[in-house]
Amino acid sequence: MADTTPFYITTAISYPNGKPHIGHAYEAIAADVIARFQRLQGRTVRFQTGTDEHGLKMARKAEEQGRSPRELADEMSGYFRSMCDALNISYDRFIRTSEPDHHKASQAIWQAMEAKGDLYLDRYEGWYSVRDEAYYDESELVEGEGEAKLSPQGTPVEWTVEESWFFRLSNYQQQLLDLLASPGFLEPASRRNEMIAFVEQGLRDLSVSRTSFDWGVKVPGSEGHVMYVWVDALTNYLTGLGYPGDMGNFWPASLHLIGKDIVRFHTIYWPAFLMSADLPVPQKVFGHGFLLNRGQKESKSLGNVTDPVALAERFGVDALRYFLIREVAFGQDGSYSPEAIVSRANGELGNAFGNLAQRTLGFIAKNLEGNLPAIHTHDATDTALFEAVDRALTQDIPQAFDNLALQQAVEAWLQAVFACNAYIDAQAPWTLRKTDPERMETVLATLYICIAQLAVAICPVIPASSSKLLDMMGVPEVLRTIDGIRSHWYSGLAESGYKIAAPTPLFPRLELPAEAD
Ligand code: ME8
Repeated sequence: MADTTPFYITTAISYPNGKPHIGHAYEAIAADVIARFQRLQGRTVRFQTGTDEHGLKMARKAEEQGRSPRELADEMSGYFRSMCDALNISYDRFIRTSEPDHHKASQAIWQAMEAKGDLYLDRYEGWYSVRDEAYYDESELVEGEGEAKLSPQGTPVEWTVEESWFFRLSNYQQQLLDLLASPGFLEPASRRNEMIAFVEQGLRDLSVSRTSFDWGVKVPGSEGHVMYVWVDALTNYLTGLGYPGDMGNFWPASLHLIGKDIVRFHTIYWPAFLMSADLPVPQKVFGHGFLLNRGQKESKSLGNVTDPVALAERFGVDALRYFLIREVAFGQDGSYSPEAIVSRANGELGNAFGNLAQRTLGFIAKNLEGNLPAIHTHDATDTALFEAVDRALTQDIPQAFDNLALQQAVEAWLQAVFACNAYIDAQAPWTLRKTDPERMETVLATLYICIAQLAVAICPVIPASSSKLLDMMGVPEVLRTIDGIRSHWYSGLAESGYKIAAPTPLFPRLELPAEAD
């Protein structure tokens, strides 16, 4: 039986202290692929992304620029939203943590934690990294140049002393260990040991409010305190569902998709806040790897920061989406370069899949006046091809997507594309046209059906190209699901008198501009 339970997926919400970078695009695309795949399977999906606008990092950046944090957030959040729109990200809500419903939700979870007796007022004295918006224990710090102390992420830390509310994180040690040990909660499993070790060395209570600045959600009933930015940031996942009102049936979240640097916040702090507020914890947190530019971290000082929207404009949205999912083993770090994008796009999308469609549809348009060929009798080679494509469509691809093995899903698809190419070469419809026109028709019809199925199977990754192809082929929207495209739609379409026009190329050949070194 197909799983029809609701599926709630979220990305991290990004700090809008600058414009989006390729890592933000990567996370949004990966989440979108998963969301679209779940919809394809027939599940009701809710997908949330957005911007994380409070905290010292935002306040300081705004100050540097001589404007208010709100102005900075308004401008930069707009870039994140347009990046999502440009990359065809099918979010249901783009949340901004400066929105009133989010302040309300954050105050409600605060009050629930307070009612539990998990919050108390004290004084924080310790290290804080503004870049990570994180507190660090002295023992975690590493030596930087000179006398400088750095966070384990290599960011500067500053000594901080202020009155603060504390959350009794220490109360949740055992429950968190049990959660981290439960299979499937934190993936990839390789990230689990680090978190378990962190909890095992003993959890200290967490400072959850700040008094030295006011850009944040006000702590209810505590003049001068704003919430520690991660308390409100994590709560965004509830806000979007209507918390503290009825959240429907989307909570607990099916998947929080985040990068490897913020696993601690999502698998230790967040579940503890939820346990304290008597809310269920998310089903899964997946910490993906980092994307590197030719193996190097992007940074302003190296001058290698890439604007993802410009990249999509240069190579095409679907080529970029396909490349990122195909190239990187999901969960590990990956690297990109213009040459690598061009090579995958031309080789796999253009030559393997695009040409298959072009040859088949073009042949029908030209030689059959666009009339869909009739199926006469299928032979064993046709059946073998149908079976290979069906296995990819119903087993290999969905299983890989379900396991978040996104790269493997694309590989399984590509194998099925190769099988179609081997079939067309072996059957040679251009020869059959003279020797056996009936067989030619059957071969073309077989390919037509398989190509439509392959278009549906890959639509989570290249949604626009997939729709364009299915539109050209006259496949109605209602059939564009795994079940729909396996039904016997072909003869109906052929008999309806549908005519195919000469196809326009799906994946224009990409060239590397001379300036790409
Ligand atoms: O961490 N490659 O925001 P953020 C891949 N506001 N992913 C990357 C990356 C890279 N090079 N660089 C960053 C925050 N990311 C918080 C999140 S959630 C309640 C609050 C990922 O803008 C990063 O791991 O620094 C995170 O998942 C996301 O981009 C946003 O990062």
